[in-house]
Amino acid sequence: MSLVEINFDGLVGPSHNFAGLALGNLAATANAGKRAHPREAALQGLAKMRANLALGLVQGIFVPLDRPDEDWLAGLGSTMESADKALRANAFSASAMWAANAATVSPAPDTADRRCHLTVANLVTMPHRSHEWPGTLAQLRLAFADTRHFVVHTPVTPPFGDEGAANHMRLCSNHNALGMEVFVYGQPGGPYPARQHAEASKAVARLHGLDPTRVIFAQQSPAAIAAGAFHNDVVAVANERVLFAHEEAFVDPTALYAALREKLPEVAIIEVPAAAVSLADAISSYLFNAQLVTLPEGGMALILPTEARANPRVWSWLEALVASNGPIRRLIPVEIRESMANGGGPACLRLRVVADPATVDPRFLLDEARIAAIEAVVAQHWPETIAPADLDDPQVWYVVREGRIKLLDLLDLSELQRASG
Ligand code: SUG
Repeated sequence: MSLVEINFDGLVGPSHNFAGLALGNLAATANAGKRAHPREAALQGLAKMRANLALGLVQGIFVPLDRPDEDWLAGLGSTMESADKALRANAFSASAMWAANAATVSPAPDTADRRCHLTVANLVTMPHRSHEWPGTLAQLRLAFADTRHFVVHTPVTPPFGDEGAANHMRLCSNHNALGMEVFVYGQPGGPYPARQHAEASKAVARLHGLDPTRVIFAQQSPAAIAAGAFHNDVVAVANERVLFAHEEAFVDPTALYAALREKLPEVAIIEVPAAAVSLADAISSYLFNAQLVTLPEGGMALILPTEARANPRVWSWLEALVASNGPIRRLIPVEIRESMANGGGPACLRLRVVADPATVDPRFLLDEARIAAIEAVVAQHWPETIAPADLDDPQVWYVVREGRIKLLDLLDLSELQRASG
């Protein structure tokens, strides 16, 4: 069976707003309180999906979760009516759009039972994200229901924080080959939370039945977290044999690179020196939060936010990179300003699953016609704007719920209508 990489993008939900909930995520904090544009945000994300489809890539989708999350509030003895502003915002967040945090994925070639394993992330560090997992689990259990090919695990037991694929990289000669899996964890003690706990990374590697000799646990550099790299995918990205990373991404890059070279001699490590692109430039431009993809015609492309093109130091470094005849041949900027304003770049918006598309529930796969149909639902039912005061308005809660139900109707996913579904 031939496995391909499928990118499942999280559709931006109708409750998208700027509540400033994510400490250590500098964009989200800087934009707290601004007016958000859920319709435009979702259309920007869909345009990215359409463009990736046009590149010849296989494109999937995850639907927004039921928001506001009354089940979560009930567990706290509250409701949207009675909750204070902070709790309300936490219940209302559209943060599941950042599908890189949905789960960690180990493709079949890497696992003991030769099935693709997915562990839903517990996201316990941030209250607004800690209640995503039941809805995400329900969705993954539908999309990857074929147990001959997939195993979907419940989240790792708290208190060990797990943020999913955003802190995980797989390197391999090609997607069908046995890979090396790199789990990147943080150490607490800095100014911002270290969201990925080493114990959670180790647990996922055990649950997935990975060969311990092909797993690397690497510590994220505290300097990177302090500079605003709240996930590893803000400072590093990997695809097949290429690792593209900032010089200051890891505590011990030398050991990481040596371990990779030992097991995967063909690995190509492209390290961006801090002297050319500072951590601050990397984090504000999100150049590493790119989708690094293998194009059907050969060669790789970086699908980057337009913010990377707007930074002259970043862009000139990237232009020199593609001119150098290395594995990365194309730069493709995409406009996803609304997600970026909450700290979510192109790579945050997608979960990569290496699998045979024929084994995935087709309701989660896209073609041009389905994208157009989803756009029509978004255009009609997603709120045009959400300002902070709107989170107190029951009419807005209603519109947000109804919009999602219309989408589920379109996609024939009514099983997901319940709050935990
Ligand atoms: O968890 N932002 C998200 C962004 C996640 C980006 N994902 C990856 N790097 N893979 C986060 O910090 C902001 C929501 C708010 O503040 O309203 C937020 O949750």
